[in-house]
Amino acid sequence: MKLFVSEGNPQSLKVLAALDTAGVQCDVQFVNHEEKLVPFLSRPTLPVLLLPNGHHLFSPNAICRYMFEVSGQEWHEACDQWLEWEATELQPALLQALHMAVLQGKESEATKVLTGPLTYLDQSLSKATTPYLTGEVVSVADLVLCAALQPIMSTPTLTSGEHKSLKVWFDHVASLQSCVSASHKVLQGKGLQAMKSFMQRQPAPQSGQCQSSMLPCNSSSAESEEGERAVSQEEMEAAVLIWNKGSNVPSATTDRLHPILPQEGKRNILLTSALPYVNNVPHLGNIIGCVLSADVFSRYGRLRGWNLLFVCGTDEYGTATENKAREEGLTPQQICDKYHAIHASIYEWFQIDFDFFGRTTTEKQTEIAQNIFWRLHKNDFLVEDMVEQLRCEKCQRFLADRFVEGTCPHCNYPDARGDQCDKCGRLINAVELKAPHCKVCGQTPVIRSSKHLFLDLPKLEPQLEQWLDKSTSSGDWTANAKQITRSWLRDGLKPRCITRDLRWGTPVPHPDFKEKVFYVWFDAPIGYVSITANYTDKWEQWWKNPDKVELYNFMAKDNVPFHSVVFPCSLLGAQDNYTLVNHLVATEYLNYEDTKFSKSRGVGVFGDMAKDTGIPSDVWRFYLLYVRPEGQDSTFSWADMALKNNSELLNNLGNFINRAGMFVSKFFDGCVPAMELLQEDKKLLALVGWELQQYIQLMDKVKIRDALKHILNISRHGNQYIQVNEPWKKIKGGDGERQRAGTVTGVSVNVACLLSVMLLPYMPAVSQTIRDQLNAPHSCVNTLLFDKGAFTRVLNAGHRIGNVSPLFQKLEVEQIEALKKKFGGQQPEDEPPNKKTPAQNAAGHTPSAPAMEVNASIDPEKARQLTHAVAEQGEKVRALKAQKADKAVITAEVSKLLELKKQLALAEGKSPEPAPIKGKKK
Ligand code: B3M
Ligand code: ZN
Repeated sequence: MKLFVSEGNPQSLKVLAALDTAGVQCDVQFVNHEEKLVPFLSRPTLPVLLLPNGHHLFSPNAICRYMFEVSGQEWHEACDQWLEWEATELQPALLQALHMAVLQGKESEATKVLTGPLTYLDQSLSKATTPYLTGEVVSVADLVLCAALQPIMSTPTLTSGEHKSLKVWFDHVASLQSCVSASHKVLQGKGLQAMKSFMQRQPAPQSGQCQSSMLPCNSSSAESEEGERAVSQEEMEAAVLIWNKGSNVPSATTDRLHPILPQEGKRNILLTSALPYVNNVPHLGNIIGCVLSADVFSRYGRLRGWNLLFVCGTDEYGTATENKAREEGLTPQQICDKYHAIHASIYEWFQIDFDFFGRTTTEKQTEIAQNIFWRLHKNDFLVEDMVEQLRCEKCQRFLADRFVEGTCPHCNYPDARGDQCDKCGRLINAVELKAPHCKVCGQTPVIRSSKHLFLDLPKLEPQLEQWLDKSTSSGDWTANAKQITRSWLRDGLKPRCITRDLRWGTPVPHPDFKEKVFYVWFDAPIGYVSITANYTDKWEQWWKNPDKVELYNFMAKDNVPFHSVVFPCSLLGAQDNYTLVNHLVATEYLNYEDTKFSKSRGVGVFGDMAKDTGIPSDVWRFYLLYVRPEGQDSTFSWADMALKNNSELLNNLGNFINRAGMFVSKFFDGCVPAMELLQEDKKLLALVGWELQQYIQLMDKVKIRDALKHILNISRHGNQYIQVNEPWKKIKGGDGERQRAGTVTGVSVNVACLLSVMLLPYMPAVSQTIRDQLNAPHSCVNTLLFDKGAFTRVLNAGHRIGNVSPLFQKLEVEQIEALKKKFGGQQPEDEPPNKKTPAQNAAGHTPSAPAMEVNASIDPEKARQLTHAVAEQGEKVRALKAQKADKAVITAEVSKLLELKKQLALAEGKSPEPAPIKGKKK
């Protein structure tokens, strides 16, 4: 049995206390908050108890109850009732209070939130005839409640003197050795402050109740499950103060002057997106994984006033290019030129706003890569060794890793690649493959030896570890990036070959290795440096300036080890004061419908095709970002894209912005009316301000997908506000009523303006259109600079707006069906069941995750996840039907359900034929 807990996590307190009291044998491990331990849960959850049978318990109270049960302690029925009360009544209030106290510094507010549950507990205790909650001895209920209250009760400013019985009971239980020791381990004597990093990662708490009986609990979109947040008087007053400061938004120019160089006193950010392989047309998964994510973050960073340089370019060397050249009858250079232009035009269409989009086949690349090489050589971090290599006599060449396949020497997976096994994830030396065969001609290759150079990773390991400790703890590394890196280190580093017997690459300058080139993964990351050097000859100000520059690397997860281990080792070994990555942001994989993107099977949408769909670039961006594989794999689905377009963009966001603008045009002659704020309006200001803060906090942490939800929340609030206040009716009333209509319109149009700014990173064209329609001052894009980002009035009374027109178009079912058909998504019938085509991911090679082929054999883990997903989706559909929701919405959700069922059938090894929908004849 193993218990996983994390520091500063209040739920860890109770499980540790329970474990100690129960005296059960169990390992305890402290892990990071973002550690994903339960494979089928979509979010990291802690604490987690791993049971001897391999199952997980991840509800804190269930863990406590389990510990008491296995220890054979006495059980009282009342315990369950208290545990239930703790989970359903106390916890939500505690979370909200802790959120206020720890993150917002609002202690008096926090105390108020807790009054109800604490009074209830106090009264129950005062009536009790026993010293403990359920009897004469300490029970699991005492421990759970006491541990839950620990952070609050030990903070004097949060406890009122009123709850006498509660105080007596708490002091008693909290002084038990098990509680003291748990608190020591989790809070480390730091009190509430110990919980800060944990709280920052929690979804913002919802009050769970409707504050106003006039507001419906469920907002307009089928997606929203959130109730209304409680807004306090103080919050409203603060929001009004900021609102009134509106005219102070800085009007600084935001035009970029090239070359962008680090500046004294600024946050200097160097941002890279993994360099896409030149020989492929990138698909949607590639685009969201690297360039689009990096683009959103860099646009956001510029809004925040950071001094930021965003570089990328095509990765052009390697065998794949040589092969493509052979295929197309061109020289490798011609292939690079041709495809570099294709990449550039795709990214232009997707509005990726690079500061510089370069390439790796340049003089600078040779110069810098060779310089790093010689420094590694001089510093004695290179070793020579004879290498046995596979050579295909029929093709007359050495086989690069990706051109040989065979059986994995570790797990016997029959389709392992030359460098890595997709099943067990282990790295493989191609010559170790069992039954190897050339991927081009199928012939069995022969082994030949030649002398190669290796980067001495074991020798660099101590330096690497030291740097990693610092970087991963101070920077924002995604959980997968940390975990992949850790597992590489755990297996121990081995020297890594950096030379290859190929022609198309950066030449190795050493006279003994004249015929060789650098291995692409040694060479390619140096591309970041050389591309910057092609952008500005002052490139060293970015790349040899680790104290003043923060480096962000964006990539898909299969690129992680090269960016967290290999490349940093090259740079550390060069001993030239290089800037190393501070924030490593890796996405999971995006699947296409129920399968993977595959060029060879013609499945999926590739960058050059997106524009032919007639769907605007901004809508593509929106949907890809909405399903960004952030923390877990996700799926591109046509039906879902239509649903999100029609519900979120059209009905929610677009509808709100359009209404706000139309009211100004129609009712106030295009001039923003005067605004006299009432309670209702102030509350909206506070709600919007709060969502904006969430957006900023999440974006700062590169939670791009999560932050987008807060933009949509704002327009939901806006729609409700308009719905409740009915300006279209009030405008026909008397003076007072007309003034109300004016205020509501003026506030709404300002919310629309704020939305245009928050949307800018995601949908730059729509953002511009909104600002044009509102005739918004250019300075409004500085909103995020003002007061660390606050919702303030930028469109004042009297401001004349422009012409308002709808922002989005409905995606019709037929249109979507036609697109889906065109781009595939089903496994073609003629595919032999075991012949796997290389799936494409960001790396252009197969993903290193366990196989996710549609026709792969039975996959119990996936089946378990899918069973869960099917159940959840089933619930959703039932709920929608019960609510008599829009038919289109239901249809879309039903088709999602059917797809999930189909996937489940496949994972269970059954026929994928979906069962006919009940009541419908086929
Ligand atoms: N071209 C692999 C990829 O596109 C590789 C990245 C290089 S980043 C330096 O996933
Ligand atoms: Zn394997």
